[in-house]
Amino acid sequence: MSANLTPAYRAAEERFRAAITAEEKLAALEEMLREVPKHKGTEKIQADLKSRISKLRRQPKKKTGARGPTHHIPREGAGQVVLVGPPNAGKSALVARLTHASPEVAEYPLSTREATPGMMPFEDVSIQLVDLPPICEEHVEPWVYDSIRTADLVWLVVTAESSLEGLELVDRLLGEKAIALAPVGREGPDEPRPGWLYKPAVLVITGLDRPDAREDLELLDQLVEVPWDESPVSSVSGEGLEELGRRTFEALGVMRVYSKQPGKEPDLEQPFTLPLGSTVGDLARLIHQDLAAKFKFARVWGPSAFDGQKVQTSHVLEEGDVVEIHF
Ligand SMILES: Nc1nc2c(ncn2[C@@H]2O[C@H](COP(=O)(O)OP(=O)(O)OP(=O)(O)O)[C@@H](O)[C@H]2O)c(=O)[nH]1
Ligand SMILES: [Mg+2]
Repeated sequence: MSANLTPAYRAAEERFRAAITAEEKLAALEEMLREVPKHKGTEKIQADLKSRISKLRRQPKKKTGARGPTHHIPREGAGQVVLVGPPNAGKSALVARLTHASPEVAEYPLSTREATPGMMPFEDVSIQLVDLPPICEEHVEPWVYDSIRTADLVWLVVTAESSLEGLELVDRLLGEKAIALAPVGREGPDEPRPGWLYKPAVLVITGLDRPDAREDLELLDQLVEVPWDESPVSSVSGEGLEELGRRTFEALGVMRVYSKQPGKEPDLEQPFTLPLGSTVGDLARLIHQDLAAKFKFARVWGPSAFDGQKVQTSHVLEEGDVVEIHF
């Protein structure tokens, strides 16, 4: 039976996906419950929503002090990108410009002490950015390295004027923790050092609005050995930010797939994002565990199939596919 979920429900669901605090999550789940069509086909969804709501309500309110704040930021949206760089590189300014979050942006170094997440819109999806404290000689808290290890992608952020020093500092200090940042697609060196983590990164150069920026960039290209293919940007003028968004989406290695209910137009507003190479079965599980269990067949329109082709769970999807699951 089809669940016939409404656009209002989908919108609340998207708010849930973008929610960061427990309060925001609770509000979105309550709205999803209000908006879900009440019939037999959605009984499981309703029960699932109710149990998630009561679980969130039971959660004790976060106490500050005693055990200190938690630093782990759960992944949301199409992927999690952490901002890594020396002090004053412009990390917080990027998160402030590109998301609704408002981390402190300051002229003095070491202004950021906590991880601050925000959602960056890219076309019809959003990508999670996490502002981090700087990498510096003085002190880096161990959880910063953990955040780098668990992220999907790193934005290595340095200013145009001190890009070389910035790159050297980050390389050295992360190296002490056996972490190496490498251009996307070139993570694995020919001879990887045993026990090291090679993390894909996009090199972001800030301050493109400054008078000497372009000269500084040329110098960087001549001197740096790693083929970074950097993204120059300005958080002041906004230059380069759109291109950075596109490269980041591509670097995440995910694709957008759209769902469609039988007899209806596809929902082209709210794609699901899945790792490249995912199958119809992966999509069904992502939508709902129950849907995967009751799966009969699917029809696919788009690059991976001829129009309306009937497929099974093993069918590999492609970016832009529209999928209609029958159960
Ligand atoms: N002109 C110009 N100034 C920038 C740009 N990005 C950041 N700034 C300025 O650079 C200073 C540092 O910016 P932040 O975003 O606080 O730097 P940060 O990397 O978060 O610094 P820490 O939190 O100490 O690691 C601020 O005064 C910003 O206004 C940019 O693209 N152009
Ligand atoms: Mg900062």
